[in-house]
Amino acid sequence: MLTFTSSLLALLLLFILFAFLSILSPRVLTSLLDILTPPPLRSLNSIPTPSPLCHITPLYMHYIRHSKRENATIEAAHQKLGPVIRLGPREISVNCVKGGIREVYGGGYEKSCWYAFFGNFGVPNMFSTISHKPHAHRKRMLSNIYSKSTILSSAPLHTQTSNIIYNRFLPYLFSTLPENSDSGILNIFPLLNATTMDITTAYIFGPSSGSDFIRKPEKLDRFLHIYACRFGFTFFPQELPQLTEGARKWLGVRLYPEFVDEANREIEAWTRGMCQSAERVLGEKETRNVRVEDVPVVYSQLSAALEKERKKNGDDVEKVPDPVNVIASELLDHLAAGFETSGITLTYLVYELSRHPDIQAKLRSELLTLAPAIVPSPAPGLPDAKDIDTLPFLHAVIWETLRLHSAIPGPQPRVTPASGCQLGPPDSTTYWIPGGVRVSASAGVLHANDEVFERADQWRPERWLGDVEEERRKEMDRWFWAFGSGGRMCVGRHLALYQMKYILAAIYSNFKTTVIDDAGIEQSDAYTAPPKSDKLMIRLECVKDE
Ligand code: HEM
Ligand SMILES: *[C@@H]1O[C@H](CO)[C@@H](O)[C@H](O)[C@H]1NC(C)=O
Ligand SMILES: CC(=O)N[C@H]1CO[C@H](CO)[C@@H](O)[C@@H]1O
Repeated sequence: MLTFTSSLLALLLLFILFAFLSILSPRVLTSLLDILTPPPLRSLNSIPTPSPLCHITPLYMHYIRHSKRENATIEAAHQKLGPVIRLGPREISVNCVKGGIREVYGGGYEKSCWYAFFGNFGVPNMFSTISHKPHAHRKRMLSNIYSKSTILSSAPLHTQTSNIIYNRFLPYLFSTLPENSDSGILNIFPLLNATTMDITTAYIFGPSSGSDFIRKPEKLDRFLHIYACRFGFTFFPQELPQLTEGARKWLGVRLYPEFVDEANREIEAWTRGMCQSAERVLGEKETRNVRVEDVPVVYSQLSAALEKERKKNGDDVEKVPDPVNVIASELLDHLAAGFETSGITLTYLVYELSRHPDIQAKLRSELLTLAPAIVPSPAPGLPDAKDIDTLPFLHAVIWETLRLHSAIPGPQPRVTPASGCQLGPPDSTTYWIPGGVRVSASAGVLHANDEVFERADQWRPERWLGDVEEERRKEMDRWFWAFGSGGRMCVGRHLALYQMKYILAAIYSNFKTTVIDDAGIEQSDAYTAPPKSDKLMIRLECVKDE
């Protein structure tokens, strides 16, 4: 007992000494740490930190993350301290291309265990897979279905999107106008959530199995409620999974509320339902003609690839998780990744366009060159995907919104390779980093660089257009990171751009928008960062034939 108390006392004293030293002189602390730490870790001690405590304990960042100030803290620290900062004894953040994202993400450093949290049904998926090999294996099954050429030429996707735009999205917008009036007010955020979900799930599961959230607002509300009620409780299971599990198992203490697990089960059950329905449609395909737009594109590709693999490996059912759960875990991740990020980006697009009437007018005149125009008509159709994809102004407006309001603005953690590595811009200070150190970069911080993006805090689509110098443009491209980079870059980015372009074109071919209420439009401090207020009130006004 005595030894326990005295060692506790000694620890406490040591901690006070460190705390004292760190306040008094970070430099003394650094040299002391250098003496105390083994050589491979010493270099870490010379990296600047937002707090001297970062040198000796992960608790500082735990505290910051728990109080939802992670993005803001990392951004401020890079602005003050430069492109490499230390966040914990075994954690750093980088904010540069050479010696930064190029090495870490382009070089294929493996994901940190932090991502394991994103598995569903207790089964990993492509996004949550940590190591290189199983990830590459799964990616081979899926990347073709999301490639640019597939997305831009997919007949099912084109028809599905057309049906959703003309039969659900535009009728909804027109229905918000009071009778005999050509202007109305609405909160557009839920509609954008609903539309991205309807399009994404139509492509994944087929339109008859996917969601119908635009026309069924009570279903949308229920889904958004269970989806969002989990936000704010990710800290313990994600940052301290062993502690969370241990506390539950050994002490019977829950570190996050029970309803989070219940919400997860409800979302999983809903996904399972869409999988079963897609499976049924595929089964019918054997016996009757299923229209091309009714095919569950992603579902059928993935289930065929997994089936082929099972045949190859023999039916070693004991070892593998239930195949039904493998598919559902994968597709639940896609639908979540697909609707959430695109919904957020579209909300900021409408926000910025509503505040910039001149840019909105330019966009509209570009959209009106599309043939056919995306306006209600007796024989509605969408212009070709390649035509809309190559509209320069539409592209610039979206790109600039992805830059200034990245839906995933904060850190994307990876781990340095076992053999260690050198990080930091080559023309400035570089550091030798030992293996197994958590390292991340953040889109929000990369995109705030004034030297690369002139007047970076302003929304200026023109920076991506016309007579930008070749060199500057290339530099901006290197620093643009809304979809990440390297082998774990967003696999759904072409689908995201595809749906965002059609949705935006549908709005601005028919309406003018202005902001009515944007209180709380700032992004929350989270991995996926929606507006804090969950709303964007706008005025819609029909565009008169001019
Ligand atoms: C504006 C829309 C989108 C943005 C900004 C976005 C952003 C990102 C980012 C930054 C990553 C890397 C995250 C990390 O490593 O921490 C990522 C990965 C991923 N995204 Fe997206 N995404 C978008 C839309 C979509 C869509 C529509 C899908 C639909 C399938 C999708 C599916 C995925 C998947 C499966 C991954 C994991 C890829 C892998 O690990 O290989 N995303 N996304
Ligand atoms: C839209 O979806 C996001 C999740 O991406 C959620 O945080 C938000 O609450 C939803 N917005 C509305 C208005 O329902
Ligand atoms: C880099 C980054 O994402 N920074 C944002 C983190 O979140 C805060 C809001 O709490 C924003 O103000 C930062 O811009």
